[in-house]
Amino acid sequence: AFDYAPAPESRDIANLKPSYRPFIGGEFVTGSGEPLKTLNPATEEVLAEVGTASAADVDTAVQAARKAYERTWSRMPGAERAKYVFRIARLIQERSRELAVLESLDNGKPIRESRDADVPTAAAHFFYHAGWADKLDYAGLGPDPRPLGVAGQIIPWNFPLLMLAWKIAPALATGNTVVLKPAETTPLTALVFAEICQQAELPPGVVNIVPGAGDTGAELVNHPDIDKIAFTGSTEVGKLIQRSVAGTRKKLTLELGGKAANVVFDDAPLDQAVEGIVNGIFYNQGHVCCAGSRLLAQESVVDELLAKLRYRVSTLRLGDPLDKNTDIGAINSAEQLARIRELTESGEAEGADRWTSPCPVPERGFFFAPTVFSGVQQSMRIAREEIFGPVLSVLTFRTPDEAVAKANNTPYGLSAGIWTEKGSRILWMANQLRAGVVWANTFNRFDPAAPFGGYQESGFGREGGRTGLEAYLDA
Ligand code: TXE
Repeated sequence: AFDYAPAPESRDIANLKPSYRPFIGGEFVTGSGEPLKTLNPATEEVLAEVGTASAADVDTAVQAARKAYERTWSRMPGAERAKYVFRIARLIQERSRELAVLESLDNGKPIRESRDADVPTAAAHFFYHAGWADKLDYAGLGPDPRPLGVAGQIIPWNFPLLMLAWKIAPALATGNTVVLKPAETTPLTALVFAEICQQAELPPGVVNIVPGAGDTGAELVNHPDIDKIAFTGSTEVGKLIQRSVAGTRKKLTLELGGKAANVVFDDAPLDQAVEGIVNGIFYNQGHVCCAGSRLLAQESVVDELLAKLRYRVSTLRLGDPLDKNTDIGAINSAEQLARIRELTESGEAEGADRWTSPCPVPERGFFFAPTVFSGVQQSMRIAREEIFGPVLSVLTFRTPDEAVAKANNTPYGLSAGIWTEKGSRILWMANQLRAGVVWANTFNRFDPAAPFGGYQESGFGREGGRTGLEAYLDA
């Protein structure tokens, strides 16, 4: 049983925390930026007020990271660094309940997901990378792999703790120091992570956390003493960042949006495919960059598949993120809800058939019922643009060639799924699809050892595995 009972007035527990402010040089500091309020998206109440980092604070954080890099972290033997990274992993496990509840309160995701996926996977990333710290010399990463220096990292709100882990774990393992900016709507678990760094007695300045909005992110990107920028977020901001770092010494990796095709052939086990489709688009309210947001169904099975899919989707329970029976929690912000509404309205206006799950929707909070559009044409906005919500667009195809052409008809290229019994077709499709990750008869499977990243406007660079280390090494 999940027995960490959140206070009825979550506002009270949250505001008691002295640590909801920038973490710089190993200390929580007041921060001279304008404080921001983070909401509980399921109730629209203020969850906490958080101190933010101004340009001057970002500068102090970068200086602290530089000092820590030069004096301790880059000089430390890999085996020593590994001990700290292991300690962080263990502390995430020890504080997993607190982290899971806080993540669900701040983000709106179901507690089952934060408890069973976000938090344990974040810990797994630190365990995995701790194992690399003393083996870099033997990993074939060049004759003398060296860290880059100070990494500026900017993360989104859909997996706040997990994206932090994806960014910080490889950076620390390879000997870099970090200044990380969490998203403005979900800064809280990053600040508990800062407490964990203190508990782990990580040398001051190795990890710095600078809460704030996009302007704080831009300060970090433009700071002259940063060696690398790692960004996960919208394609729009990714392009801005790419322009800003052009012509500087900064290395850059970008993990941006997606519009993944989930391709179901007529020989696929349909019930299994339905589970994968549901997981692909409704997991985390569809706030997933690799979400399977375009279902490509072979024409001969589309009616049967849609009937099974609607039935299954109508069983999903929407509501309180802290209820462990909830399947679909809250949309993270009013802005995101408005974006989802606008795009779904465009789908209706452009002539797609809209089906909405009959599930009850709470009156308060940012909620959006699971929605499936069928009869979708490739030209429609709902087939082209990332919705980043619980909305599936269903298109059809007749032949494998047509499936490939439609799947690749996107400016993105992060992930794709294939459902078929034919092994040869899986191999052929995997070669044809322009996507960084291709899942076969499954979806949303992750492993710290598997590199993740995109093609085209989904960005460049990989995170995870041995390849992910290259992004933090001058190898
Ligand atoms: O993203 P932003 P938003 C997509 C998704 C979503 C849309 C908008 O389609 O609907 O983007 O989301 C920081 N310089 N994804 O507006 O603005 C910002 O503070 C430096 C997909 O929330 O890109 C936050 O920390 N940083 C995506 C981070 O960038 C800046 C996940 C992401 O916010 C900045 C999120 C600037 N000029 C949204 N402006 C994915 N790949 O998973 C903002 N930021």
